[in-house]
Amino acid sequence: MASSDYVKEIERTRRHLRALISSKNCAPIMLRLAWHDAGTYDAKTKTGGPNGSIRNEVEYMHAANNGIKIAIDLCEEIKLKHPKITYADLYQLAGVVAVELTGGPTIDFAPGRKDSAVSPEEGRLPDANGDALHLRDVFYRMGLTDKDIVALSGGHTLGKAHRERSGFEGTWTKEPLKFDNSYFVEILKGDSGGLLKLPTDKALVKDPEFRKYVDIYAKDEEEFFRDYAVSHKKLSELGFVPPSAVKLALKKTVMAIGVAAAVVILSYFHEITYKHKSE
Ligand code: TBV
Repeated sequence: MASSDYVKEIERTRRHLRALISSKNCAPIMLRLAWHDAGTYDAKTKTGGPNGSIRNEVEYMHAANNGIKIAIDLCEEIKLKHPKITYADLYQLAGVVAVELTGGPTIDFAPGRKDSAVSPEEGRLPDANGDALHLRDVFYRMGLTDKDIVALSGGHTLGKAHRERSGFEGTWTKEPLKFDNSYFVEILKGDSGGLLKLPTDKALVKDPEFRKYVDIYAKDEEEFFRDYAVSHKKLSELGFVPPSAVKLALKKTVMAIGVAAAVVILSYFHEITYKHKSE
């Protein structure tokens, strides 16, 4: 995994994703796809997470994934051109490219995720009608923090809610194809702001611990971008240990020792056979 051939193919896939996402203006739903594949992670049982399982009908039919099939089908066009790339890597790469193309921070991408045919049970993604307690329940289960919750919620700077998909309607910001810190500016205005606020968005303003980060991000876009890039990478790698250079070197050493051992063992057997024949 993550051999130099695979890494080159990732770069070609990245370019195709840029072309697709800019021509279809589908950055928001691509970001949503990346999150919904990753956001099922359970750190205790090490199940769910960014493993491509959202492509399974049982999973994309979950109520929380309403409409996500559009993004899955768009990604399938790319998968046909780059069949070596796993769905898990493809969806996470699409999320990273979506943020970058709409003016957001550059997010480091490490390839090598494996696909899973097993889907988690329904109900692991947050419910938009939930409160602060619910958000913590869900994100702590993934191994994420309060800061991650607020930073990642800033992803609602992109896109809109559709009545026929979630029951909610409207955009969170005035420019839903621009990735900036305006989500935080808007939620601080409360209902008088006129734009969409989910109960979970309001919980970020009400809860004192969450509110600290909301205030910081509304004032300082640089800080939001820095924290967002870190939290996005964390979410995109839940349950995944990128095959690093060190581990690759270790693997090669172990393999070399294995080969050496095999030679010794084989020559030993050769010896016995030889002796046996000459007796
Ligand atoms: C759409 C709910 C990124 N998110 C979206 C909808 C709803 C939520 C509307 C779906 C529709 O009707 O089309 C109801 N989003 C949530 C909740 C949280 C949340 C409950 C809790 C923190 N999604 C997501 C995270 C991120 C997204 C953490 C962060 C970037 N979601 C997202 C985008 C869009 C939605 C970009 O929540 C717009 C899609 C996965 C579009 O325009 O089609 C944890 C997870 O953040 C649930």
